[in-house]
Amino acid sequence: MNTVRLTVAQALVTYLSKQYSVADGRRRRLIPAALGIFGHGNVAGLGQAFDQLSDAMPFVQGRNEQALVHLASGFAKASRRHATLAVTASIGPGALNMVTGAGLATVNRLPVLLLPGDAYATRHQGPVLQQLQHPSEADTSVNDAFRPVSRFFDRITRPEQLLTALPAAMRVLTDPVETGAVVISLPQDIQSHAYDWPEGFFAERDWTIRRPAPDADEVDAVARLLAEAERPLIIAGGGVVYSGATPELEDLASALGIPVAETFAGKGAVQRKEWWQLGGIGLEGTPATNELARDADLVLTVGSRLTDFATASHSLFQHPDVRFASINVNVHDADRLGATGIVADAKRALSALTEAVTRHRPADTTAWQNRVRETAGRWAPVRAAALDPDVPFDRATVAGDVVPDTGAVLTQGQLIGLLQEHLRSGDTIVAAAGGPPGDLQKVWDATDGRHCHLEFGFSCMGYEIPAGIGVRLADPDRDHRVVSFLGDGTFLMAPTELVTAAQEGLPVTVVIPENHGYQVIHRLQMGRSGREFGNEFRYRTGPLDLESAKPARLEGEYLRVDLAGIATGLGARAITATTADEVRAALTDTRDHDGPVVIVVPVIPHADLPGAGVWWDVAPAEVSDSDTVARLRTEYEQGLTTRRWYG
Ligand SMILES: Cc1ncc(C[n+]2csc(CCOP(=O)(O)OP(=O)(O)O)c2C)c(N)n1
Ligand SMILES: [Mg+2]
Repeated sequence: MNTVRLTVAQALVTYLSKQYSVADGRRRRLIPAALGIFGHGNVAGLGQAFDQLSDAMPFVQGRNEQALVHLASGFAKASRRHATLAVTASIGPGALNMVTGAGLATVNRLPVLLLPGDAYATRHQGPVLQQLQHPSEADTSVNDAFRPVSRFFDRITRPEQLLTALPAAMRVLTDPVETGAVVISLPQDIQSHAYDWPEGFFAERDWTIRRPAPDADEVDAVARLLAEAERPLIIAGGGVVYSGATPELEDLASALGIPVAETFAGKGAVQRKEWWQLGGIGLEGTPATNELARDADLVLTVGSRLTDFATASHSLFQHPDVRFASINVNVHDADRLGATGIVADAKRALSALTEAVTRHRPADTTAWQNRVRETAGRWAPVRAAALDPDVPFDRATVAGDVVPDTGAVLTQGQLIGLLQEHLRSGDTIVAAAGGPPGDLQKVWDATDGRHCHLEFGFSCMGYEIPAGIGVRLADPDRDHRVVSFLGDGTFLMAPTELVTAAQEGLPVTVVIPENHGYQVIHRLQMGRSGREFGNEFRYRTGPLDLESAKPARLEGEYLRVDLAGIATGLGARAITATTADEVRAALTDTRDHDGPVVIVVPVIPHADLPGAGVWWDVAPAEVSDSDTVARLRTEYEQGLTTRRWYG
């Protein structure tokens, strides 16, 4: 056997540079680049290897390890899971910074490859700087924290373990059922060890993204349910997008006249603008979609996990005999709500289903179709008015809360209206936490390629800017603009990857609706405890005296924070735009800017879009010193009676 002598780190990087994914006839590099921050736990091993092999594996330096994992997730999502990036970190804090990113990737079923350093395998020189000394489990390191948030974890304590660990890791990354965070933990001494690797280990290898075929009996069972249904509804999830099943979904919906609702991950699953295209469902869905969902007698879910946001904590579907059917590549998801499932790839299952329903005589759904048109027709003008910057905001619509005068003239809805006006086919808007993802889910029109990239599996503050960079790397076409839409709280938590965008000359636009607080949580708080506490960004009414019997509270003026100043300092071109015309001009003037742009838009706090009209299981305190809490608790308990068990 011919062998090649390389260090563990050099072998790892060489191997990664030879892996390809094959999907829909396209062969591409599975891991075309690596990201990272070095410390003593990876600089001498992986750092040396990335330097030596930088032609085969470009390396991007970042600012925060968590953000780099988000960048990889954003890249993977925009690449429909056909490619991802590797991220390396040093041991201890650098490694642990990646754990949140791993959780996000795994919850959202997005492939990312994480390469944290680890404490010495040889042990005797330890404890190394930043090593955890577990009192009773001597082989535990901080990297064991990755185990519950990753889909594959291995620690390489001998070089030859790579020979089996890496193919297993690639299999998980490219498997639509298993995929998520994959962690190869690399003790710092082992990274630099040399070994004689079989030459064949470094041959190019293809990983076909599998499309499991549907079982004919399962297809027929769902076809029968569809044919019998008088009020069918389809819920499209992320699986439709990843599978590229949009045309097949549209064919089924238009052939049978079935309305299609979308989850956060499924936003944009329908690209045609038709009467049966409903948009968002559930907690941040449209009131029209939810009204229809309440009366559906058959719900066919395609490629969704059905979180509590989609089902309104199991209170949304109220038809007494509602039945569920599903298409999902993952059997656990296919079984949700006791559904009759087709465990298969969405694209293949949908086309088989469209074919199979023709063998059944369908029920008459004319009345339901008319109802869909009428209900959606009532929502359309409400949506349009909420997005129109020329329709003045009516303060009376804000129930039980004050609308402070901050000098802002636009609502967040109107700002979304202006973004909708500006973004065109091929552009992407990214959101993950705070008010932005819910508002986009409710009103964004993602048809005709106006991509809406919503991370709502983890809804992680800090995803948006690095993910925008990831989308940019996945779609380098400079005619397409990538816009990350995030709150002021989120920007303050994690603005730093703007530096990376500036360093790499990557055009991304960050739009910040400045509303002076964690306002989406303030809204929830008003509905569950009736009083602001710790969510708005306000100065303390006096000095923070920890000895005082009645300490001053966070109830003073709004904080003065210069968001545009922060952005400028991090290397972005920054603009504050207050009026509709200023926002329009800012978007147009910066559209071709070859680097990061930050547009700060003051928006009226507490001025929300129309509600979705559904219940959510977030329990107010059962006992308290407040009549308001008692009243909200009673309302909550009334909501509890609407929750159902479906199976
Ligand atoms: C990392 C992280 N921490 C906390 C939360 C809980 N959380 C969800 S939204 C939110 C407020 C976000 O504030 P901002 O970005 O200003 O958006 P707004 O709510 O004002 O629209 C918080 C704290 C979260 N989703 N992610
Ligand atoms: Mg905010």
